[in-house]
Parts: sequence; C-alpha cells; structure tokens
Amino acid sequence: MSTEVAAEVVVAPPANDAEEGTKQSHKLERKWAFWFDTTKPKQGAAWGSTLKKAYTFDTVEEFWCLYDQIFKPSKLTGNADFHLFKAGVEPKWEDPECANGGKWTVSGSRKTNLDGMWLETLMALIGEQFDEADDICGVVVSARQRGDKLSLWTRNATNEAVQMSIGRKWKEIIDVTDKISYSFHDDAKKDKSSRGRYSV
Ligand code: MGP
Repeated sequence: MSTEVAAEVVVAPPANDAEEGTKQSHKLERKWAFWFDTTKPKQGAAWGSTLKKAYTFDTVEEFWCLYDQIFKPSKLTGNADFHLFKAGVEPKWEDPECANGGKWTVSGSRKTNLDGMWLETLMALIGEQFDEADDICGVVVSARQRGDKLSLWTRNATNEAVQMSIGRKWKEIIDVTDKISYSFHDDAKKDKSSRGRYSV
C-alpha cells in the first residue's frame, strides 16, 4: 500500500469502555495529534499546502492503533514527513508555540534505525518522560533522498539550558552517542543552509 493511501486510511478509534464493558482505555497526560505530508506541493503552491492533520488522540490504545496501522517511517516513500505534535500546535514555524523555537535533529535511515528512534521518541513524548515536557512542541520524521532524519521541535530556542537538557535526554532515549545539533527556526527562515547554534 502506498503511503499516500496509507495516510488517508480512516482509523476507527478503539471501542469505548461503555460498549466493551470490561475493556479499559488508558488516558494520556495530554492530547496529541499525528500529521502527515506525503505529497509534493503543486508548482507555485505555498509550503504547508499538503500538510494534513490525520488524527487527534488521548489514549494509549488509540496511539498503538494509529502507530501500527500508519505512522511508521519505513512506510514513507519519496520526500515525506510524519509528525506527532501536541494537540493545538501546528507543525509549522508560523504556529505561535513554535514561532520562537527550533529543533534538535538526528540523522537516521528508514532501512535501519529510523522506526526504532521514532517509536522511542513517540513513547517518551506521550509518556511525559522529558522534565521540560512543556517546552516541547513535537517530533517530525522526514524521509529524504539525501538522508532521512528525525527532528524534535521545542519552544524557546534562546533558552540554551532547557534545550541542552532536552537534547541530552533525547539522545539517551534514542540511544545516540554522536553529536546532534540544534537550529533556530528563525535562522532557517533566513537561510536554508544555516548552521546549528547548540550541539550536545
Ligand atoms: P524542511 O523540510 O524543514 O527541510 O524545509 P529539509 O528537509 O532540509 O528540506 P527539503 O527541501 O528536502 O524538504 C525545507 C523548506 O521548506 C524550507 O527551507 C522552507 O522553505 C520550507 N519550510 C519548512 N518548514 C518546516 C516550514 C514552515 O514551518 N513554514 C514555512 N513557511 N516554510 C517551511
């Protein structure tokens, strides 16, 4: 099944307790939303015109259902992204929660380690494993010809101490020892090839 098709699949939420009687659903601390961007914008179309919110959820059961059926990086083809962001936050520089933020980025490969790092990150986010959880916006996995990658978006780029703490914790979670770097969205807006400001 192509990613375009997969991403459009309508996922039935798990049956609720009342219907199932004995089945329990486990509430998450907050609501999250999966997004996808799996088609190239038509020529002249603005960035973001193909970015779509797929599903908002707040239970562990819904998360596993969505993850299993759709949101695995190894299913991505071509230039495409999956996102998990806090509900109410759009995965765009323009969103007020992201506007003064930036991102930590790690390289990976759909053939080897990307599914694992993505899943570890998703579980850490929905499981509220970061001390600075309020400073995190979400995570993006990007399939790219020149190299796949995972980016953790945060809110206050200029708060170096918070970013360093998040970066260190993320490396532990995804079991990465190589240096990773943090770039400001403001720099990326001005210059696509801008360099990172922090590294850990
Ligand atoms: P990218 O997809 O984050 O980088 O941004 P990548 O993967 O290195 O490059 P790609 O060309 O292979 O996709 C690529 C370009 O998309 C940026 O230089 C911007 O022009 C545009 N862009 C990306 N993001 C995340 C945004 C955004 O949030 N808002 C707007 N307006 N443009 C964006």
